[in-house]
Amino acid sequence: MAETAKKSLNLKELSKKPELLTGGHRLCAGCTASVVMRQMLLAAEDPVIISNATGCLEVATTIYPYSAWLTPWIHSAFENSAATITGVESMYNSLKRQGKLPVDKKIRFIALGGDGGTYDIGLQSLSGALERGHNFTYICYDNGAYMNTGIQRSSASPLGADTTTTPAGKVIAGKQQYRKDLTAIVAAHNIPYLAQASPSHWRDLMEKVRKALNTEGPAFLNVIAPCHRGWRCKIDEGIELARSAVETCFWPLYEIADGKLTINYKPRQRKPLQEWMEPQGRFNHLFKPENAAILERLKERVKLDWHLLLDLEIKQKLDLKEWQGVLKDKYNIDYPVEY
Ligand SMILES: Cc1ncc(C[n+]2csc(CCOP(=O)(O)OP(=O)(O)O)c2C)c(N)n1
Ligand SMILES: [Mg+2]
Repeated sequence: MAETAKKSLNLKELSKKPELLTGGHRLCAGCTASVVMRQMLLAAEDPVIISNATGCLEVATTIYPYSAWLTPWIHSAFENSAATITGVESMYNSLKRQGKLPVDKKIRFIALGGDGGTYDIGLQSLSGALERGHNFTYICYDNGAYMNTGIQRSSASPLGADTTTTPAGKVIAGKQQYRKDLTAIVAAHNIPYLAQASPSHWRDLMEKVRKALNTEGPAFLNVIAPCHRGWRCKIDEGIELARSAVETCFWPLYEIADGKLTINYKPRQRKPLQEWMEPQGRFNHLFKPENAAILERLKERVKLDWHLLLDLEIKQKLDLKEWQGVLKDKYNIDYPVEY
């Protein structure tokens, strides 16, 4: 069962908590992955054990012989962060059953991965762990490419993005495929809690972390994490671009708790997608007249996805009969389902 966050988040109280990801790590200045991690760790109410798939976060926070983590933390290979942490969780449960660990102590298990490690190579281990029903939270920080190895495209890179393996030039105009909707794929596993979040909306993110960690069973968070190297924006623009991804509905904030979808933030006026794209060098070429069709495709798709999400939220509030009534009254459509 997904649980609501136990206590409300209070900045004064949070400021007294020790930072469990210490300074001195070697992530780039302005990297938002470390902001996401600090928000995550501050939100955690119980001790955590973390497994981290390789990627920028893993590499730059644990350059041998140092570690910036003040939590138990396991380096995991690229493809199996979820398998690693669910192995730890299983062992923990076994030791408790054998009476070798106290039964009343609560420990939370977290698997971390970038978009490459989660949308692509780690998808099988994530899917298996979710389906087996382990008690853990998977957090994907999505910066939209394989940043650590030199900005190669991943299945999370947006349509049209200029990456080193989809270079925009005379032959192609950046990535040719639309991004994979991983959050929807995770939703299809029918787990008790999942959400999309952004570090720009820190309270929303931290509440979601708390709900995820307090969930009995698997939980998943997909968090947008701008990378100024790969997005080719200014160093200090990361959080503003995370905010603008939400305001343009490229990255809607929503959650699905026990099957119920809630959109946590609806911009009063959806901002034009260009406002998010223009500061990012990876999209420069899409503003040339010859690439107008790709820009249009991306804009249309973001709009469609947002509208589908709104539809879903509305539809689940109505039962089928009410929905049939709406379709008939408003559009004169007969919805072909018999009771
Ligand atoms: C099996 C395997 N293939 C490739 C690599 C090389 N590798 C290490 S990190 C990385 C990119 C990680 O991308 P992502 O998960 O998106 O994290 P980011 O670096 O963007 O934070 C790659 C390809 C590896 N370590 N293991
Ligand atoms: Mg990445």
